[in-house]
Amino acid sequence: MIVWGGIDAFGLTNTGGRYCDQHPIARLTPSRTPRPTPSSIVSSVPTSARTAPPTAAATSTPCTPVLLLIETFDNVSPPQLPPGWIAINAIDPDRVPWTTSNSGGPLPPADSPPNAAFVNDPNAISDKRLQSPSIFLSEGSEAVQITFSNNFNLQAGFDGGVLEISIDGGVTFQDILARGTFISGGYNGMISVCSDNPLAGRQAWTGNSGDFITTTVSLPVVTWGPEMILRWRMVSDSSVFGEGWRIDTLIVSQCQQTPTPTATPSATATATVTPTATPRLTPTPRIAPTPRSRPTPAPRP
Ligand SMILES: [Ca+2]
Ligand SMILES: [Ca+2]
Repeated sequence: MIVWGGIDAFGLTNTGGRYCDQHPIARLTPSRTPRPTPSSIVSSVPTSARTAPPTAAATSTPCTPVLLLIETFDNVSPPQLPPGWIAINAIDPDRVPWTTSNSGGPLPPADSPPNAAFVNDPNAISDKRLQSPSIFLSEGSEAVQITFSNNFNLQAGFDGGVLEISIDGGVTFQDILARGTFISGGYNGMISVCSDNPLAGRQAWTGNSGDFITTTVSLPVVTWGPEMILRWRMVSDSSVFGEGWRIDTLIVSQCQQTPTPTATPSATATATVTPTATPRLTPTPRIAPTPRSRPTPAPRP
């Protein structure tokens, strides 16, 4: 479909009056997947008792998921962020950063009640970033899995959210797809190359997810260490606002190889030694005693 400025039949808008083909971003359909872990369970279980879901480590190799980070954003009072979390507006038109939130759209406000992390989608160019604490790996090179609940209503095709990763302590970031793949709930569209969104041309979450969906990322080959940082980044163009973006119930786990039990050689049954039959000595035939010859008595005179 061709758009020349203004708002088209889908409510999409061209921001600069440029001649754009909007076909690639029309009618976005968010991928919906069942949530693997009921939020009520995750939020009500003491941290010490929580374990990663059994599907956590996406690998064909049998392993035990080791929990690296779980964050439900529920142990703070909105708008405060949990310790270690940082909100930065790299482009800041409204001084509204990521916060925790327990009300408002996009509904529902949280996956694990009461809070989720939330950022608005203004009708101005913005670049709003939410950065996780350093996440320390437990194993050198085993697969990592990231799962979170994801509820977005961002102007389709013009505003969007991406997940990025840093493996150098937060100095540089790259899109999560540079190191991993989505197992579920991945990017559902592209930011229009015709927009003045700083992420124009990049794949992103955009449009309306309608509810929380579960996004799961697998990082199958971990070549770095000892830590990584994740960053959720909402970037908007210069016009038309959206409700915003909520993320919740984050679980990061790593595959820990289950040692293949070394086959303990079954104790070789000690062969019962069949006693070698000791040959019975053939009894030496008793030699019949040679009858003593009795001296012939001398004839008596
Ligand atoms: Ca929560
Ligand atoms: Ca917009």
